[in-house]
Amino acid sequence: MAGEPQADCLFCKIVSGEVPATVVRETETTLAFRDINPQAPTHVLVIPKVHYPDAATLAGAEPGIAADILREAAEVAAMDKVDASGFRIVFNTGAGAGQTVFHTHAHVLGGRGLEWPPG
Ligand code: IU
Repeated sequence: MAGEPQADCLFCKIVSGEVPATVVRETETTLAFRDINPQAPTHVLVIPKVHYPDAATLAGAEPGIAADILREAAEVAAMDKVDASGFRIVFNTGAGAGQTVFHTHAHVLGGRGLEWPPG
């Protein structure tokens, strides 16, 4: 069923606690944890607890939870004090855009200068 945990999904396993992660924030609907391979001094992933493969699918099915992710991304930036200097929220959507884990996640990146356009 839509949104149900998937047995082969790494981020569902992080939500259930089966796979460890450095969790920095948690709400009823979201979890935020440090990326295992950080690309900036702040690199946190904010995910919905429900399983949807990408941001577009989540936004269509559960727009309230999509909004929760954006709110939590801002909270993470404030927590790490990168909000004043600027930060980036990235949803890689699809393999061609660099998505490798197919459970919706926002990358929150900050703490260094970020170039545009991204690679
Ligand atoms: P992507 O947008 O799907 O490419 O991002 C997946 C991210 O998940 C990537 O930055 C990985 O470093 C990160 N990650 C993680 O934090 N913990 C893990 O166990 C695995 C990937 I596998």
